[in-house]
Amino acid sequence: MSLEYRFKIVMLGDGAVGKTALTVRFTEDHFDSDYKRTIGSDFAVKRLQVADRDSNVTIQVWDLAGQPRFEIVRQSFYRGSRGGLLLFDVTRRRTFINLDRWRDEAFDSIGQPVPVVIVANKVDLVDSRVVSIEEGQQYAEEHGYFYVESSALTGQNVEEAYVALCRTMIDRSKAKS
Ligand code: G3D
Ligand code: MG
Repeated sequence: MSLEYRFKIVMLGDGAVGKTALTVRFTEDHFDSDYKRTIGSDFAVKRLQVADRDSNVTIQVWDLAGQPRFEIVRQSFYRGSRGGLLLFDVTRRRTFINLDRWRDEAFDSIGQPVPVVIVANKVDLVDSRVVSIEEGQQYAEEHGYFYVESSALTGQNVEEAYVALCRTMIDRSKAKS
């Protein structure tokens, strides 16, 4: 018998790092540069198997448009989240530097630290890359987070990012019960 889990997770990171593209790739398996779906907060649902935990997970992925302006919107966005994907764009250093801010805001709003996976997105843009894999890995290691290099464009490591987060959330949930 497989275990069943339901988790709400949030997509975190600066504008245009690929939060919506990654979510669409994961939940609908395509890359569409014309979508205009991050109007207000919205979520997508996907079921996945985490074989090495003998578990099925229904994951609710919350993706918020840009900078939420109102406290009330932010609170409902973060409320009840069990984990987050913390994204940066490997072609823009500023988005890497801002990771701490997004992590802090999320933990403050949720009320406690939750599992996080660092996602270095747009690795297909090899020639314009400015943040190295070593820097990304070092940041993740310092904070004890799992690290994934992804491309929403090619699909590389997209599912892996969500599965890695699910694994951590499952382990945390088991440790607590
Ligand atoms: P956001 O939701 O974090 O704000 P989006 O970011 O998902 O809207 O993505 C911002 C832009 O980056 C989009 O381009 C999108 O197509 C592009 N993008 C997202 N992920 C990748 C990726 O892995 N590789 C490449 N090459 N581009 C990516 P546009 O031009 O539509 O604004
Ligand atoms: Mg978006």
